[in-house]
Amino acid sequence: MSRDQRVEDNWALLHAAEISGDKSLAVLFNLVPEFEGAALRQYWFMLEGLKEVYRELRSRNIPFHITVGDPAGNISEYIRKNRCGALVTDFDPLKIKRRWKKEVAGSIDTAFIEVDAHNIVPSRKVSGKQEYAAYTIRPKIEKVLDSFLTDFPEPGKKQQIDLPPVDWDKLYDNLKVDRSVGPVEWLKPGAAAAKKSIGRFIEERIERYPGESNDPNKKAVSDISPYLHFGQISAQRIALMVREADISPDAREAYLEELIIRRELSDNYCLYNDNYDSTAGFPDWAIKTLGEHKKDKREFNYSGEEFENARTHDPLWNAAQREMVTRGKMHGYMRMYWAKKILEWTSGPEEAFEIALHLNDRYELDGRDPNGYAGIAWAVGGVHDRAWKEREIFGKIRYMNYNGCRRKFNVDEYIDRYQD
Ligand code: FO1
Repeated sequence: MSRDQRVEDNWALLHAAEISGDKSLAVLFNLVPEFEGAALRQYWFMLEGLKEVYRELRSRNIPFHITVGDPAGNISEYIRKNRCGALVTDFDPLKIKRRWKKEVAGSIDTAFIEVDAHNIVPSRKVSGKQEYAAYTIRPKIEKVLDSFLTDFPEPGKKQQIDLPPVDWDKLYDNLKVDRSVGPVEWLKPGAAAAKKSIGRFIEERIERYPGESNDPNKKAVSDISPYLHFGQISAQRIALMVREADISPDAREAYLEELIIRRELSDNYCLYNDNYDSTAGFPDWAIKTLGEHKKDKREFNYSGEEFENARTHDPLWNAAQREMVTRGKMHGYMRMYWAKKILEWTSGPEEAFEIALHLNDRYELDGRDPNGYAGIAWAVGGVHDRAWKEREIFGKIRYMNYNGCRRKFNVDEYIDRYQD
């Protein structure tokens, strides 16, 4: 278990149970004390969710082992000690995860199976190459969606086996993380909270999603991405709930577009573009146009610290940065504006991409996620977007500005909410 940290609706766990036959089934999570710049905030959300996984597995007599440190060493030792017949893991397009799997595969001689428990249509099934944009991946998903958007079988595994305890305090103490970026109050981690949260969203807010999801003052979004990032809820379960809910087709289509098409597009981007975490991953037209405008005069040029401490000349941008730092989750519409302004107020796209990614991964609960890489690459480098009217600094990259925000929502209300 790595990306999809839940017991219910987990295809990888279901498959492991299915192939275990009369052998015993156990779940292993390998904790690395540091992960791609994650702070205490993200580990807190994850570990609190894993406590729930532990309790849920106990109630089904399934042991939950947490090892700490190098994945390949720990997993191969566990397999040797317990004479495991097979190892099943979940799918994750990130380079670090692909590297871990390669090392694990190289250190065991047991059957090793990867199951995509994150996407409704498995990422490797949707397409064998990087897709250009939503309009190219959408038909490939829609063609097979019905055969994948099914209900889940009930896991039928029954077993008697001793269940090891987990020393959670020790796990927290061993973390090598920046503890100055801590937990948030407004969102409760874990599978139960995730299900309650999405249920409330469908009940009370999803109807306003099509018209108001771009207004950061309107709270019309689901705020489900931290749960999806840690796999504490299944996108397939959410899609089933949305499909069965008594809501308008507009709301259903708009939300499923984000939940299915946009998210699968991000996994596709990270799976097939090894430069997903750099400007080298941008499409050729974007690399060209940004290069042609690299020498354009920048009216403002801020350092990483000035951005991090929300010390730019723009009160709207500063408010968005404060929302990210204090809440651990910036509103989706503001993230586009926020990233594009970093492009405008730095010396070039490489520096902009690096600063945006660093801040996103340090403060966002859903940092280090394919959605984050693809989102910043969209804003700064036109990934999954098209060329727009050429202008200073941006070249043909889509431009966004303060007045554009004023036309869309009450910027003063948003600024006031995130005053220092
Ligand atoms: N995955 C693991 O298998 N072990 C970890 O210790 C671990 C820590 C971690 C910390 C922050 C974070 O944002 C993700 C972390 N992940 C870890 C990865 C997790 O599986 C993510 O949901 C996926 O990498 C997203 O693609």
